[in-house]
Amino acid sequence: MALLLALNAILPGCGKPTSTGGALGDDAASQVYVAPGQLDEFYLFASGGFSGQIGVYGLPSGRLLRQIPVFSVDAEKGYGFNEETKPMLNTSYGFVPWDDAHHPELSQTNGQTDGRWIFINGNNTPRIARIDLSTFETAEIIEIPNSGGNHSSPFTTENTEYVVAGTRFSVPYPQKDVAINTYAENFKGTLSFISVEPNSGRMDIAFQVLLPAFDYDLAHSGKGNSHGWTFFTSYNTEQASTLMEVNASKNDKDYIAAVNWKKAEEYVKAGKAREIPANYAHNVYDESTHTGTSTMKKTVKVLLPSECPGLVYFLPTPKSPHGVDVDPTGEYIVGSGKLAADLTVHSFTKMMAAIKKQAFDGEVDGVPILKYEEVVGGVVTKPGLGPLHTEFDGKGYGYTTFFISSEVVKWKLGTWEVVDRQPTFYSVGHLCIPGGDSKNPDGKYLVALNKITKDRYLPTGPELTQSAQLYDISGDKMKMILDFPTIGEPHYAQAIPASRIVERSKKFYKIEENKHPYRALGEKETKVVREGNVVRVYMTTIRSHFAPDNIEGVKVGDKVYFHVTNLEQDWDVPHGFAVQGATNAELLIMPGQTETLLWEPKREGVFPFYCTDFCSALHQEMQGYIRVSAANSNTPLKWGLNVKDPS
Ligand code: K7E
Ligand code: CUA
Repeated sequence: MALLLALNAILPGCGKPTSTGGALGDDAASQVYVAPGQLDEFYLFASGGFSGQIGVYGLPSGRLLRQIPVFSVDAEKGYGFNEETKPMLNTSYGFVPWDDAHHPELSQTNGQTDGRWIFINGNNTPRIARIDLSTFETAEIIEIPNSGGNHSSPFTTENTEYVVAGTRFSVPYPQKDVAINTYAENFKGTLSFISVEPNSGRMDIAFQVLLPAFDYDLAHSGKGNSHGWTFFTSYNTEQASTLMEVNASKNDKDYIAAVNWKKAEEYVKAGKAREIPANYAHNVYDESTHTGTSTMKKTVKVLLPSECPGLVYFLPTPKSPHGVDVDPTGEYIVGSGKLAADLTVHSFTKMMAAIKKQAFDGEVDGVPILKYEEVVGGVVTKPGLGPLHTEFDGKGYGYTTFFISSEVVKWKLGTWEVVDRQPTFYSVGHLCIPGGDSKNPDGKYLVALNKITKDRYLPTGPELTQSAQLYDISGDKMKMILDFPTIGEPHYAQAIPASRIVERSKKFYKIEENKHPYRALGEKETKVVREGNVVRVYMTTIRSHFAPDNIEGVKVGDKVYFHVTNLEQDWDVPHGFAVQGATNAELLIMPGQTETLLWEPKREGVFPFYCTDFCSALHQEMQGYIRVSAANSNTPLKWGLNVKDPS
């Protein structure tokens, strides 16, 4: 991006358009107006970028509905602060409370988004998360070994057989202490295929493919005829390791790596994979115990192209391609060369023919390079400057974002002619059409995910809001109808008709199914138990009191675990729990759920706790006290609710 920004600076007139595009007709307003009490037609899931989270918005209104905590701790929901979710952020580096999340990807069935799960990548500490869309909670996170900058991730295959994860930065393989200038000899890039169990969604790294040390930037899987293949862009085929903006921009063409994952499965079955020592965390949240567990995995299967003929081919693609996008038929593979004048579209049919007649132009590390002329299916000429990403409307058109010329360009598949272009404000990255990377796009809208918002919003200090822009694409011409702010940098987003989520949405957790080891399934089960210096408070909440609400006999130096079960069995009635002197966060406990806050009192006194979520007219009365005595005191352990002398 730095290079693009620099280019932007030296290309006057190609950067920020001077018009602010402010003159919109009334019909634009009515198109995005969702009247009070009405619901949006689509959910939009936008990456939070360096917030590490996913933002959920309604379309066409652009209203923010929720922030889903994924890779970063979130004090609002206690995520990463309560004992149950701390294991979700465990990694081989220990507890990592942050990441840089780029690409939300909905699960698909028969090439259509199905509303079951959404996946997203963590870039910095390579991880893939799965979020359950019945609860909007992070259900699983798996770390990716042999990776550095997990960027070409987590794009799905058409039945969510796999989500893939490619490393942006190649790293020493295996990781070791070597001179950086030995990059070409010692570094490697891995492409990981993470299997997704069809019913539970449970992820596992099925295999990794070991490739030369390039930067693997983005990916998309085939569909229809090309189902069974996944395509990854690469840049830095120069294998530079310093001043990349110059040194990684020299080659006329870099590659798209085409991986035949069905063939990979055969090789794995035939025992061709090497079982390599590794160390990576696999964290799973159990909905019945409401608790996450973290397990360290110790090996990973690696396939070497030199030992597996037919596994990988390189498709030459001009010039430092960023996005790679496959059209709904699966025939066309669009490579967006950031520095190329034209947009290159490869043909899957031609690629298969070229493989058959071995139309190769040499090889790298056992990977045959296909001849460019033999695989290219079409070229969109002079479409704009700095192409990044393409999505499809299912009506035969591609829509590509141009970062430098700040526009979205609509072009026709097959004839390659540009049919429309609209400015974005400004410097657009990804775009999202509902279902736009699937076999069955839902079309109707296009969301441009922008990098710069100068002059579009009220100033908020040195940094302006991040933002997205909504276009109506139902007609021949695109029409911008809304600016709306987002939280964190919205690299990519995916949208889905609301009905596919609504029908699966959970209203509360059934209390009788609560298997939390420290649950209290009614006020009769509440108690306080001392185990050495550990004190466990089995507490319940129901409108509008805690049980117990008076606790005595805790001492300075104790570790107090508040295990709070919310007894409510009704939609949208969480209770909160906060206690003075806590050094972590609050709990926000959903109906039927148990969550745990660790509190380590450092001072003597009597400290209040209270409910943080306004739950009823008597919410302000939802409070209690805990008494802390000196470490050597004999204050007996007592607890109760509505008793003068609790015991
Ligand atoms: Cu183009 Cu991370 Cu997909 Cu940003 S990435 S734009
Ligand atoms: Cu419970 Cu407020």
